[in-house]
Amino acid sequence: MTAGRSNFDAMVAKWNTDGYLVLPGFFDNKRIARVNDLVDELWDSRAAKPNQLIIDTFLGTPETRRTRFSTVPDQVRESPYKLNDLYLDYEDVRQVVLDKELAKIVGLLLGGKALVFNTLNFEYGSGQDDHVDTFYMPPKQANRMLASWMALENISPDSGPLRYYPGSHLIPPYLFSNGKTNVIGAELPAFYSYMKLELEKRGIEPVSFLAGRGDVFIWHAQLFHGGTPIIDPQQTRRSLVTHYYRTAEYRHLFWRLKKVNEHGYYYRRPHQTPH
Ligand SMILES: O=C(O)CCC(=O)C(=O)O
Repeated sequence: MTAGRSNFDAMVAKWNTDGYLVLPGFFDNKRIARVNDLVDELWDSRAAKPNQLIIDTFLGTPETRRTRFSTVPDQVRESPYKLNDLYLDYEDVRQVVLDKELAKIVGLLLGGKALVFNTLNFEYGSGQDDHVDTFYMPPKQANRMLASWMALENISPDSGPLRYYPGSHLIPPYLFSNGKTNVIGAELPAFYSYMKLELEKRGIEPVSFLAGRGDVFIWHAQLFHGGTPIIDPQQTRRSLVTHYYRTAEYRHLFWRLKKVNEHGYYYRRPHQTPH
């Protein structure tokens, strides 16, 4: 996909109003297959060729755990999981999440070069409650963070598609009693009451993203979104989520910034810790 200057202007205008962009058919089958093949290969070889990867297992259940991927039994692959940070170790993933054209668009929306600081591979719906990404990893400067979501297959309505609330990024950020957007679990009921009221005031309704393989969705870190309930647990919903900061805020950690192309870098850090 190529975008001329006027396309970029239109994109930014839409972004400012809606807090998201859809890039239909952005990735061709070959590039998507490379990511899916990598995930399959990692599952098949994880015991024989142990790696550093960390997985969140049994998402949405009391058994959910963050653990070493190389040690999990096959059965873990049959229910929702999140395979963390493939971008740290696999060039094929970096080449997709910092594809030149994508990184250029991300950079344009962030007002500087893109910096990937995490990736999450899902094989089923996340079932994640609606939230804003600044719950977990707020940027150093407001509006300098966003996420991309790539459909690694055609998404069926029963598989628990991503859902989002257009324009909700304009709702003033909710501050928890720590004075920040970082979530405090016990205060979530107050957060959801606030969001309900603000969404009603603005007449915002949720939209499910019924993506086709290769589509990319980009959302603002303050866009309210989550995973819809999974209706058919047999249906896969392969997707790749990436969070980006703006590189400018991380220049002081220059030894951790690795260039992928003129539009984007990735943040070299240790893998997550199991717990
Ligand atoms: O893919 C999904 O269902 C939700 C992912 C998400 O909300 C996130 O990673 O922030």
